[in-house]
Amino acid sequence: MTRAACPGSFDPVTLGHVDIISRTSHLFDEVVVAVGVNDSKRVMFNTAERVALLEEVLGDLPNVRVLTFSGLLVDFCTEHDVSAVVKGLRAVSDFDYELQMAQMNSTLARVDTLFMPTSPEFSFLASSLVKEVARHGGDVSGHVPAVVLEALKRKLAAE
Ligand code: COD
Repeated sequence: MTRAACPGSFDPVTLGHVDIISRTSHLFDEVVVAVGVNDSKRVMFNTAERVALLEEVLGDLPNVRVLTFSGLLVDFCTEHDVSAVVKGLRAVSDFDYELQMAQMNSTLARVDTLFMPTSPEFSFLASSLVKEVARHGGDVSGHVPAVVLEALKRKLAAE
């Protein structure tokens, strides 16, 4: 059985993330979406909220599970018998950092990383940009799933 991990912060999940996870789910028997918990990072959605949104959005992909991890990604991969980490690449600018992490991870635990090019319509999309645009009243309905759009509106109204 082949199992891949799609790690990230997912604060919040965007259509770019969904695209990569969904395409990965067609290539592997199982996909684990690994939500990073980093207490020193300022987030808009707490861990439980990010997991709930991912579970709702990915609910129609039967071979995808959502789990959390803290600490090193390679330890998560070893613990969950993950054979490959799949990362989306938006642009050349992503490559430097992603390559650095991939090589460090393969040194730490022989975990291989596969890079999947983003679909062109999502190449500019990032959770941070979505939050910034939404905070200033811009329309992000074409960039996030409908449940995320509603969650963003509720979160911003409460701020
Ligand atoms: N199109 C395609 N792919 C996308 C898009 C898009 N529009 N947006 C994001 N992605 C992909 C990218 O592959 C990205 O890596 C992934 O989705 C997650 O994106 P984010 O922004 O939600 O998550 P990040 O980049 O903040 O997550 C970083 C990790 C949590 C994966 C990383 O920090 C990590 O592995 N941390 C664990 C600690 C560790 O092991 N450190 C040592 C690393 S060498």
